[in-house]
Amino acid sequence: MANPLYDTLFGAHAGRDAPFLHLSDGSTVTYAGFLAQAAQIAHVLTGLGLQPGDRVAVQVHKSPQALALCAACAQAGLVFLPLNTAYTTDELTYFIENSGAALVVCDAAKTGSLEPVAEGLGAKVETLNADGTGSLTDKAAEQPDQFDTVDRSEDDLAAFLYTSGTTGRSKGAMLTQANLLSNAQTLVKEWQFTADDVLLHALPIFHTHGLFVATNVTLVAGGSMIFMPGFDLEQILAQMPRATTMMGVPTFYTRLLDDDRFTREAAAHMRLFISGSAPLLAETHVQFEGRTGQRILERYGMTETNMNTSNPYDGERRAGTVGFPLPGVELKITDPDTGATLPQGEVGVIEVRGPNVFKGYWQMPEKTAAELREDGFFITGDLGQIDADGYVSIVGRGKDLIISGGYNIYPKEVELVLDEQPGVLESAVIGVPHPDFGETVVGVLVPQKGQCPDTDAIMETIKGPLARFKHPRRLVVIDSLPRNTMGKVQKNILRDAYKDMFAPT
Ligand code: MCA
Ligand code: AMP
Repeated sequence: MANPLYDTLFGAHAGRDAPFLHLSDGSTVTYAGFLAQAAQIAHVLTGLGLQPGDRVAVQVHKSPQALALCAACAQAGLVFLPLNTAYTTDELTYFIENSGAALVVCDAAKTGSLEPVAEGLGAKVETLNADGTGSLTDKAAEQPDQFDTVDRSEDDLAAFLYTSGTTGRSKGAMLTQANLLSNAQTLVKEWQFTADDVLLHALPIFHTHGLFVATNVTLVAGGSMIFMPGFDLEQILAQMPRATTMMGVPTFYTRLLDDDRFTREAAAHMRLFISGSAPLLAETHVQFEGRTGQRILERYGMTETNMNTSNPYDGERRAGTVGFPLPGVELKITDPDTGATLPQGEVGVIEVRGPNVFKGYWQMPEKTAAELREDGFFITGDLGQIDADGYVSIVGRGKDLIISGGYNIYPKEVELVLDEQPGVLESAVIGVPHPDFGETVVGVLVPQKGQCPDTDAIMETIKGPLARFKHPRRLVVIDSLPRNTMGKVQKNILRDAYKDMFAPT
């Protein structure tokens, strides 16, 4: 028996003295050192009584130890459930309850609010702080640095990633070992990663992009990462001469281009810049090439599917497109009403099928059935088109979704909170263009008769239920929402009315 995910990503590096992580303080974590710590943590996890298949909910800052916890979960056959550090206790309560997590790992600063919640739901709590200290690593330090890897098959669950939905309730996307492995192996080949690559890693590790794309690709290739706590322009510019590759959301690239120090020379050591998670404006692509002489490689993915398409490594990286379906991934454009495949060139819903596509939403069979067809095609909700050369473009979204700086915000979730506020009759939440985040959130409120909602008080109140990145950057009050003859709110009219709200002056 074996454990394909652990064996391929981690076990393959047993005893290797080569660097895995280069840290901000100048120190290096070798593969061997990393695996030893992961094994120690795996002992702690099993010592707590966790059984294969149990969920481990993790809301911690980015650190080598956080990544070792992920490896430990793989080694002990546990399901890793990473959570955005911005989530509030209200939001976390839902995730812990819905997933039935057996263990919650959080920053010590959060235990005051999380411990009662976790205990009430039957979950244990351990701490892991940004600097790597905490009860988890304290206990791990006492443990042996070898652990007998738990047998798992490719079809076993490896991770849950929560993704919101149009109804406002988050869904746990169940990802198997095979989903993660197949995608990482494909991407290594497509993007020609080798053990010599040094990846500038400034993304968070609680989402697919930073965790499964950036990290797993590096692990499969056996390369190393300059592992930064977050996106810090000064640090990126300082470290770029040591790196060969970077993965980022479009905001990374617009921020770099806003700085005159980012020049052709500054990027000269880099062989590849990859962008995803949100649309990269064609003008950013063009400006980037003008400045550096290099073309950004844009790709397209989703939490439920990992990566689906990519522009070619060799060959034309076409601005405004997300390239071709990856090897092993089938992609078709369908009619949103009938599901029939549309002729080449027409705009419709993007559907994908392949080893990368998730197993379904945790304990939500109806939602799974609504989005994952019986024949294996997943209905992405993105609107796309394939050109005569086979390049896929994303031309819009069939789903009501805002992507701000690479974070997804489902308007319904914010509207449900705004609708409850004093003096508010109803609300509509829309995304409008933003120079830094690509899109940002605007809340449009309709007052109850004779009322005048206190927008400052509302902004204060929503701090409880909603993570900061979901907060509207502005609230506007209008008499009534535009509706079509069916009574549906015409968000396109609102988006048009407020499209210049954040335009640079
Ligand atoms: C931070 N803030 C945000 C965002 N990030 N608000 C809206 N949208 C955001 N993305 C808040 C902060 O809390 C702060 O609030 C204020 O905005 C200004 O923060 P700032 O310092 O400018 O932000 P930052 O810390 O520099 O972060 C910006 C960022 C970051 C670097 C773009 O958001 C980021 O790393 N995004 C990447 C997200 C990602 O990895 N997505 C991949 C999802 P205040 O002023 O109140 O303090 S995976 C995915 O989508 C699929 C699978 C795929 O294809 O990859
Ligand atoms: P998530 O739910 O966080 O996995 O976000 C997935 C969504 O991000 C997709 O359904 C797309 O709408 C969007 N997305 C990811 N990559 C791209 C891209 N390169 N261009 C446009 N949208 C993208």
